[in-house]
Amino acid sequence: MNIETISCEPIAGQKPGTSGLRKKTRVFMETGYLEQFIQSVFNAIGGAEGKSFVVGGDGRFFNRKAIQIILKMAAGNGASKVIVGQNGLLSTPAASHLIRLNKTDGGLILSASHNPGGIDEDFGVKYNVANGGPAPEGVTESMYEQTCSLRSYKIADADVVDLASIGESKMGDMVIQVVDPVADYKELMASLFDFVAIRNLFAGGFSMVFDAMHAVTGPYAKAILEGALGAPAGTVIHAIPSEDFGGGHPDPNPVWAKSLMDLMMSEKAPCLGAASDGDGDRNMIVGRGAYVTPSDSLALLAANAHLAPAYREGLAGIARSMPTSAACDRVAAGLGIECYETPTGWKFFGNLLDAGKVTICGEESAGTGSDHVREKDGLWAVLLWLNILAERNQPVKTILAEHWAHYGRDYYSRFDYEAVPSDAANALFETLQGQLATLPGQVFAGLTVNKADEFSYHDPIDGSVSTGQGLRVWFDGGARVVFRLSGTGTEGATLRVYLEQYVDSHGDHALDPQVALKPVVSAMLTMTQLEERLGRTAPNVIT
Ligand code: VG1
Ligand code: CO
Repeated sequence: MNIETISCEPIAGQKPGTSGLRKKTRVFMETGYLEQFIQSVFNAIGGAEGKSFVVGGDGRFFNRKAIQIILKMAAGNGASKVIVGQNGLLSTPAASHLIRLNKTDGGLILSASHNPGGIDEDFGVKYNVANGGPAPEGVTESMYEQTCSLRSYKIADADVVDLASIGESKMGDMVIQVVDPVADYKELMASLFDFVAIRNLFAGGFSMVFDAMHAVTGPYAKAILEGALGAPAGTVIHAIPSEDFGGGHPDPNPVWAKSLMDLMMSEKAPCLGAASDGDGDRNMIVGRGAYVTPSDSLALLAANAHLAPAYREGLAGIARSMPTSAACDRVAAGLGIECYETPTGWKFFGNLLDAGKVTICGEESAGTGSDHVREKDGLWAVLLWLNILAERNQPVKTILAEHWAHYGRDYYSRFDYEAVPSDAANALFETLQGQLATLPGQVFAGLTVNKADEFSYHDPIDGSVSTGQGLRVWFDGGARVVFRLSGTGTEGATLRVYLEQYVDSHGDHALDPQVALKPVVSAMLTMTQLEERLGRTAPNVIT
């Protein structure tokens, strides 16, 4: 087999963000763009020689072509083996599991997650390390350094690989193993949950709609919910992954999964509604007439996890990303276990999970997961909910109400100001950064600031420090506002504003969150002059 070494000039801007490198698909399709990033990944991990990898993606436009390129580059760089999902498909959690199960050196996941797909939309590449989790910051930094000085890449001159048939083949000396994307993952889920109890739940007439949003979870949800668990055919909707996610936005939240939300708030609502994102790591949970915010879902799962076989012994600890609400902190306090606060992005949970400090982790952005893999896992969260519902035999709405009656409610909402000019977003952010020290004691729209800071994370396991992880402002009366600039967008800047108001166990838990948060929103707008500075009168997306 002939291996070519292609000379190149470094490409600017190949800096991985919160979750890998994301760009417009057409950018990834430019000559050498993907190749140079992949070569930089290989260089950053000390070369691919003799190493094994898992490769797969969420099926979006360019997925299969990208995989063919990656296979030729892995062979060109001397890799020993690549495990690929059939037809190039692997959900992010399934890829994480395959890395761990097969003890590969790492994996490449092709996805821009919840961003839309298609030739004019987004594409992305993420590298996961041997524990199955996203590359930690040190590794992503050295990938970026490599991209800045890359002068050549290696690629094998080989034929297109048949990804449709399961089985083994060779490209030169490199073994290519095409695997069923679902089988091992399904087995893992069956080992964690009481499938008999969930089967009985469905057999007893429990109804559910799972919206796979035309993305990668479709085949997984079909095989597990309708197959192994006996849910009626048609429970999983939009189950066939399409290259542009049916023209939609595969982000499981009340805005982008609106038809599911409408159904769940109607007379015809089934007992449970759920959805997942492009690459299958996010989830949305909604009961009949009761949307469960991701922060509440994390808290509820933590409080009830012992009802599922894998977590019967209890949890070692809980971790949440900083902007996630404090609902799970209250559960941790109740259970007498530690709650860790990490920066946004799943890569920060890896060390805590590896060290056995935490069992369950979550983010306000619809990500929940546990130590079974090293990624957030959409279907896992849905199955844990089903296991809990099978044991508790109560509607979601009642479970939520009982939870709040015990712990109090953390009203929560996120405002996203998308695609704003980077200059305006940065200026607003920097101004606020400069004001942090003088904010305490000041009153905005009737609310008094009692603390303000910029979040830095000191990893308790490896001692690394990550600075600049978001601005936090607390107000008297249990309110908090967090500001972050998104690290997954592909156009301009996206400012995320996270709003939270705690109401204790005796308070009113039945308010519309936007009503409960009105005073905090007013204080935030007055404090930042956000509308004038960004030229926006409202956020693009409210979740
Ligand atoms: C967003 C979310 C973050 C999540 C990340 C990747 O990042 O806020 O919580 O980990 O997406 O999720 P950012 O930097 O845009 O806020 V996924 O489902 O894209 O892998
Ligand atoms: Co995702």
